[in-house]
Amino acid sequence: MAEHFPGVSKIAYEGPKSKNPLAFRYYNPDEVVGGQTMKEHLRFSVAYWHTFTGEGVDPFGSGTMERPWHELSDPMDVAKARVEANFEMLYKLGVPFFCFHDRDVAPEGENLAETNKNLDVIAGMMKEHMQGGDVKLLWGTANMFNHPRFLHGAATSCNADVFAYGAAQVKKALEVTKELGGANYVFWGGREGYDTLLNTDMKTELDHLAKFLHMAVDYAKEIGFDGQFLIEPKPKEPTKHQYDFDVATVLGFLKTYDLDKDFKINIEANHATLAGHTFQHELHLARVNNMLGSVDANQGDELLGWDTDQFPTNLYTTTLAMYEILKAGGLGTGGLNFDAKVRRASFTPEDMFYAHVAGMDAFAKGLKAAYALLSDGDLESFISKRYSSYQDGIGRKITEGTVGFKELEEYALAMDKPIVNESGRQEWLETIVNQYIAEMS
Ligand code: XLS
Ligand code: NI
Ligand code: NI
Repeated sequence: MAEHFPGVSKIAYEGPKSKNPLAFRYYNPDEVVGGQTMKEHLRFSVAYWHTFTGEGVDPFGSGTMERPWHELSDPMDVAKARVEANFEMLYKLGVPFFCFHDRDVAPEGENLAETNKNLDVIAGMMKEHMQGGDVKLLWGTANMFNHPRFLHGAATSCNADVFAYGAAQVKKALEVTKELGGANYVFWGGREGYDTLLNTDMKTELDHLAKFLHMAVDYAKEIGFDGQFLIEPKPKEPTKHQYDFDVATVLGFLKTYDLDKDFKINIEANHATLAGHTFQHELHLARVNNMLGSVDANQGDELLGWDTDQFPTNLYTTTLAMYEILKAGGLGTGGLNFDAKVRRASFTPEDMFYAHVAGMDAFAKGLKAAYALLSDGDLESFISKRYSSYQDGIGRKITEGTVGFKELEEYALAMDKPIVNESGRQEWLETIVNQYIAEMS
């Protein structure tokens, strides 16, 4: 098998002082943090679509990427070269997972049967590469947004033929995900949303979306796929309003349609910020509802209002994200999937590696800082003290549900001194977080 990235050898840990862009500063896979290795905690994954299929296209210009498979012309030859490149890259980075959409990995044929055949060829090749067991599939998914047939959406399309076509596509994607031992299956809404209510029956669309997801759950049971189903919230883009807007919206949708036992949530940092939330907020809300499934590890640009899908390098964000993940007890079957693309001007093959190294280091540093912060308990003890008025007296009665408005009115009328509050100390707490990132990890 030809080497696709001869300029890059296996990336090693060289420590925080290294200036080698093809070495890790913080990610030391076998280093133990709180009883688990970094590799076990972080469960990194490469996103096939950005790294192997993406060409650097933007609304104003064509592709810029230089990739080894560009010398090939037959679409199946290109697809096969990408598979080899994927496994070479995973090996060189020491990344244990990857994930893909059906259409990222294999081209469409003349009809669905031919398209499925192409997918089978590529999946067979992937299966061979995975035989050693070092690399696993984090999740599979179906791309139901790119082809013109999905211009009104897939499960929420006004056209029943499109619903049926999408169902056939997900059926196949589930079979392939099962065949490759995928740990999860992801639904990101794609074009499930609307651009104008003037032509939209929202109730019908939401009912159809729920029906579609129930069918997927039923089919997974039928074929014995026991991976975790995930929904990935995103508020807008490509449609003006996406039905899986944010974690809170998805929780409500899943509960309304009796899907909450079958799904968890895949949280993407850039989608959180598009929804006007921090990444930490989305992780936190999923965690306290036992719905944290997996993470699309990227970041947006604070000054741009769209999904820029950049590699995550902001240590403050990765630290607070890892804090939530540690508090959740880890990622379970999920992982940290780099749903991120190199910038259009970072077009060389080395940039693909520099970018992943940057993301892996940022999360490794975040893990160390978060672990130290959590185990020292600075924030935890502050928070528990902040709510301590609920531990006894009237607070305890409120918590236990033994008082109502009448008893609380009696209590308030009997207060003979003004109420005393304590400071929230936000600035001091922010200093503590900075200290853990800079000094204590
Ligand atoms: C797009 C989404 C997509 C999902 C998988 O914004 O992030 O890439 O992760 O369909
Ligand atoms: Ni994503
Ligand atoms: Ni995204």
